[in-house]
Amino acid sequence: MEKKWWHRSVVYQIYPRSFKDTSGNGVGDLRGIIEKLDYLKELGIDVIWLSPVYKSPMDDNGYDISDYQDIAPEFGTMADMDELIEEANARGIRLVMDLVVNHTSDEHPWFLEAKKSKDNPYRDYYIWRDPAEDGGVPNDLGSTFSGPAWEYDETTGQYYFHLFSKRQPDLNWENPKVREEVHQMMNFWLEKGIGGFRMDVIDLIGKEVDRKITGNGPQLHPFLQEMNHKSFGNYDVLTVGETWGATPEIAKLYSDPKRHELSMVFQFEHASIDWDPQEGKWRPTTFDFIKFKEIMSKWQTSLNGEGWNSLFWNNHDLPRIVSRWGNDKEYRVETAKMFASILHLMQGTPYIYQGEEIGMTNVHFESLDQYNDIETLQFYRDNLKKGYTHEQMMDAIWKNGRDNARTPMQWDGSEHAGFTTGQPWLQVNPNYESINVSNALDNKDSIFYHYKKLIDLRKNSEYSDTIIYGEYKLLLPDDEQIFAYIREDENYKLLLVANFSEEEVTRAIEGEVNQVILSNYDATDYNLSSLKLRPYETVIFELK
Ligand code: TEU
Repeated sequence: MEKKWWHRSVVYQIYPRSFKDTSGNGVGDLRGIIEKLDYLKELGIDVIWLSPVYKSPMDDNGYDISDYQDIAPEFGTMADMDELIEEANARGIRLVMDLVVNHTSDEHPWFLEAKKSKDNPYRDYYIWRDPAEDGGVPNDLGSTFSGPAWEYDETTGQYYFHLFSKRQPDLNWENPKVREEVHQMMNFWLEKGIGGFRMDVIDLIGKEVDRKITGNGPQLHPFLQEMNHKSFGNYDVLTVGETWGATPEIAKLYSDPKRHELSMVFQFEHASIDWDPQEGKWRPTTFDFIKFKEIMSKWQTSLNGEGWNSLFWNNHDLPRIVSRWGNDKEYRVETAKMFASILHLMQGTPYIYQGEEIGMTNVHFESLDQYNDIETLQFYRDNLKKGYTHEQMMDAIWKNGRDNARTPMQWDGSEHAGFTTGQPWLQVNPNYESINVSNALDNKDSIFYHYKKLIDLRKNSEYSDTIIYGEYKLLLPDDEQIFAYIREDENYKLLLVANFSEEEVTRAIEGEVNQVILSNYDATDYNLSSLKLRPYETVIFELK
């Protein structure tokens, strides 16, 4: 496969609202990101994925855009944005913007026009249908945020389609004018020197509304090839599609370089492994470790040179990994380092979500009033109508609610964790006095420095090419406690062994140690024929 710069890169996702506030309004801003660029440089990352900062009524915290070519005032100005791009690029850090074009805000001028009349020139920028015979919704398609995917518009007596909130009307991608407007907007940003796009729910733009919604609709790949040709394909940039339903075969369609579509996709097979197939995250199921290893390994071996993986545990929609599948109490540091090692020794581009590098945890707010996320609040309301109890929903929110990832970044032990001098838009996790960047930077054994070592290993060590391009082989597939795999090429054979349990275990592993590369404990003399591992102990070896 032709080598690309983003094969060797590590991406850091910033949810700007919660990163760093410099204005005192309680909301993170662009100047706060500029202020922290040297911190990110210290960590060693190469790319920032910046969640949306465009003008928005913030119904979905910026994933509802009312002006794609202007900055939301709470985040700053276009001058701040230009400075951020310049300052990041000056540090060798590329800025990837979030492209949210499956839908706009209902306050976007296109929608304000479209809903004026049925013959408005912008009407077909969106998807409208007459009421059903009984006057109700046109069909039974549902919103991802609960409830119907149709909202009635009194002015014109039709329903409009919204796969997310009713304030996020879906764009009609069949309309060439919509596609042209999007390409033009993308080139506006590319001309500013950004490093690429993360494409929000991009699998949905090929939609077929009446013959039901299908992520990966028939027009999807032609639209992506057209978008590549008309915009980012003319730049050396990273593009990553958010594709909830992708399988390895589908991922190849998006990321095989010969197809001129995207660089890679986010797939969520592992990320939804303990969610009920019908009820999703609101009915958490048990974590199946064997299946988890199988899924992670399948994605390592099935693209075989015809596509590229993204690697992630966290993002702004997912609970924090150290709480979700680790142990965020007495083994928080060990399990955070374990997950970091497991992911960063794999093939693909790793993504670190803000706070993951210091082991930030889920939050446990007692009252629903302390939560902000529209998805959480709408599902709480509707699931109680469906018979869920308050306790069931609170338990699901504590486990899987999106606000777990959105509490403000914990910079130090001062008030509001040094995030703001005002009132934070969402309360800071009460554990900030112990879990914060300042403490992490002062402790050479912190999770931060473990991430820094892993990033350095991937990018600058003698093992780089083995990690980036080497073969992957899962060991002990049926072992209920051990996650072990090999990465190998003609130069090196690396072994990762993780004790994914709270017990001390002993295993016999084939091979002879040449040297220990990295451990999450003080290394001892490891003997592979009788390898003793402490709780969550994870070691990376170079084998002979
Ligand atoms: O997320 C897609 C999405 O559907 C997620 O919200 C996910 O399905 C859900 O949380 C799983 O329960 C993207 C953005 O990442 C998300 O923040 C936006 O809310 C959404 O699209 C709409 O733009």
